[in-house]
Amino acid sequence: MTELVLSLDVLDRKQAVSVAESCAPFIDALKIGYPLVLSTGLSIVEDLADLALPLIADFKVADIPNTNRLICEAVFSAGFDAVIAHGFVGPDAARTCVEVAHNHSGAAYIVAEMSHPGATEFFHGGVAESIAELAVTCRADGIIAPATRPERISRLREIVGSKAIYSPGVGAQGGDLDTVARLVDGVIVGRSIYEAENPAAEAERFSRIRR
Ligand code: NUP
Repeated sequence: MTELVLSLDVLDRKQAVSVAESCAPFIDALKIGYPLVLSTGLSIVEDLADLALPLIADFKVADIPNTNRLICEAVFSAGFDAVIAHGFVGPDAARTCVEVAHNHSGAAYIVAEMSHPGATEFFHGGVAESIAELAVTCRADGIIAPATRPERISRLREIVGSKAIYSPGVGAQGGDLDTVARLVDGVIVGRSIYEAENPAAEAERFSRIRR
């Protein structure tokens, strides 16, 4: 079954906890990133821990190996279960994220191609394919691929095989849930759920559309 990952990009601690709590029965994981962590600090992880959902740190880690190691150590020490890292930085830097994740029994996902319109400027022309290959050779647990371009997901699937593909861009960015859910292991949805009048009802609606 295709997982549903809630991207919790709200800025207020109380709202984050209440949206997460109400959506918890319908989602498989929570993804949080700079917007929430920079507003609340890493202690938000403790506030969300009671929900017993996997927590994915979307920090798109993209630095030299040593700095990537320091960042990922902090991520997993804070209680996250997975990290999202960039692959364009090259195999040594990406592999460091994977190694730290695995040392903590966690997972690392490499961004192969981003979902926004401007991403085609640099990710197309073979770059996304090379990053997907890098994710395989670095033993990453999976890749991030764009729900806004299902044909690109299919192309990247040829490269990563049975590795997990998580896909943001459904809903607010225009990606179609039904189409994408058949191609990936998990869809990542943010605004369409947390900006809804009733986030739990919307999460339930999304969770009903599975492969
Ligand atoms: O390529 C990417 N596109 C993307 O939207 C890689 C990402 N990590 N994301 C993130 O997914 C983005 O930063 C946001 O947190 C979430 C999508 O949110 P929404 O467009 O559903 O609100």
